[in-house]
Amino acid sequence: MFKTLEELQKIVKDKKHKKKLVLAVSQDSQSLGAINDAYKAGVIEPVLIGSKSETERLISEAGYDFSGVTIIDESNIEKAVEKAVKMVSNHEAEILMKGKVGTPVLLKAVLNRKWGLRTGRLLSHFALFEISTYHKLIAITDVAMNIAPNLSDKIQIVNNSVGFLNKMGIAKPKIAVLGAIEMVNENMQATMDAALLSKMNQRDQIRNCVIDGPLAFDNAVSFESAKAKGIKSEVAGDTDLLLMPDIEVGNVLYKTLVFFAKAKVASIILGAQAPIVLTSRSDSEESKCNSILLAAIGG
Ligand code: COD
Repeated sequence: MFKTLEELQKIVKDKKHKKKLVLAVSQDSQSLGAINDAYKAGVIEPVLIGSKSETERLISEAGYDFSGVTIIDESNIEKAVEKAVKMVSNHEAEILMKGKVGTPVLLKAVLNRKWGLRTGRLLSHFALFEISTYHKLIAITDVAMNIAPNLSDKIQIVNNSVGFLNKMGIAKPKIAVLGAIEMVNENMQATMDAALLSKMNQRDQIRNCVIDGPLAFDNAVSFESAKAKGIKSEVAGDTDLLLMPDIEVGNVLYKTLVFFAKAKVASIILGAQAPIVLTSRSDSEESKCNSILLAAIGG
């Protein structure tokens, strides 16, 4: 059971293999800062693709020691992204990271039918939180990619996350499917999907995890709250993964945890040929570095 994101470093180091990470559009000071931290920690071997002069200027201004790091000069943004994605699809790199480029440009390249990173699976966002008031790390999905997932999408989102949690060493993650209430209400689709996911899990249609839902947020994360409501559940109060009903609920929860609860977070995109570090400008350097570590576990 992991309590802090710092422990991720240990899992990565135990693998004893430095992952090759390619940064698409490398003239980005925050991404370079996060890469510097992960590089110094000895967990990645970076390749930088972007404007070489601009990238070198940022590296030298920050005083990073990137001797031995390959920088491929490509100042056209679309071409830099294409080269980075192709490095991953050609198995020359194991992690893709977004630099100074908009998310849609990167995702479009990732989904390119000829040379992208499609696997036939749904791509989904996976965020892992360290929250001081919870007894272990807790994952949340999907807060940033799939807007209004239907039942079939939710099954794939769960499977992506379970595969990853298994790689972290959590053999049978406990998954709470959230709703506004813990009862099935036919007018609330989230509760109907939650009940179906739970039953599919009981019948072994979704494996390697324990799913319960619908659960309201309080009983998903608090054993006392579940007990007070008379809910008997293996998941309630000990959740490893919260499955969100849609992007709005997920994104608001993510930002509430970061801004009000001062939670630490790491996040990646799962379901492509390799993990993708797709943090946003507002994410801290620490969060970006933690996201690289997370990707190194999955890559
Ligand atoms: N997984 C795999 N393939 C996908 C996915 C996915 N999640 N989404 C789209 N595709 C494929 C489709 O199969 C299709 O072949 C192609 O991509 C285009 O599909 P569209 O037209 O449905 O997709 P888009 O381009 O309209 O939308 C994809 C986005 C990821 C851009 C869209 O879902 C989106 O805007 N998501 C929210 C992103 C966001 O604003 N996040 C907030 C961050 S804080």
